[in-house]
Amino acid sequence: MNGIIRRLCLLILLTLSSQAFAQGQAATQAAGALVSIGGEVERPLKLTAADLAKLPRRTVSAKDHDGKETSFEGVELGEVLKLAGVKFGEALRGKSLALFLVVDASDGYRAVFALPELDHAFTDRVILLADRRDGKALPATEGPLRVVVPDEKRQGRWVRQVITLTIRRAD
Ligand SMILES: Nc1nc2c(c(=O)[nH]1)N[C@H]1C(S)=C(S)[C@@H](COP(=O)(O)O)O[C@H]1N2
Ligand SMILES: [Mo]
Repeated sequence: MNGIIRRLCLLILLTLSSQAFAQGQAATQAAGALVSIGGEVERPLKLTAADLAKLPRRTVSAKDHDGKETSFEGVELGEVLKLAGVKFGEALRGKSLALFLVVDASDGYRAVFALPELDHAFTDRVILLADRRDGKALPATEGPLRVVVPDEKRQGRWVRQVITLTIRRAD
């Protein structure tokens, strides 16, 4: 009997929390925001497709997880962070070098990037927040936004369904 009640409670809790999660996502979508930027930034932001469309576009070619040569298009992750006031170049020095980016996906998956990885003063590497694959908008299972790290030999940091970019500080 006790076991049944416990299982019922768990079921109710799971249902309620997944409803709250879905409502949170719906609210973000209703506001038209594709991605939020927060944490240790000058200006926390919620970016819409129109905001992202103002940034320079890049196309890169990369082998996807199936080993297929694919063309990805979008904006550079560093350019997106600059909109929130994240400092790169000459200003990325001293204490700022202890900052890092956490990329969060709608399924709870997350991956970290150090800021110099996203800065052309440090590297010629391109890390993309992609919205198109082979000329088409990303499918819902992958997009609307996905990180693409073209020259990385494993795809673990190619975060699909990106919803949040957070700048944090190593303590
Ligand atoms: N949101 C999200 N992104 C993710 C993952 C995930 O579980 N959730 N898995 C990662 C891992 S481990 C790999 S190998 C690739 C797989 O890419 P694919 O989905 O294009 O096959 O996605 C990465 N991005
Ligand atoms: Mo993976």
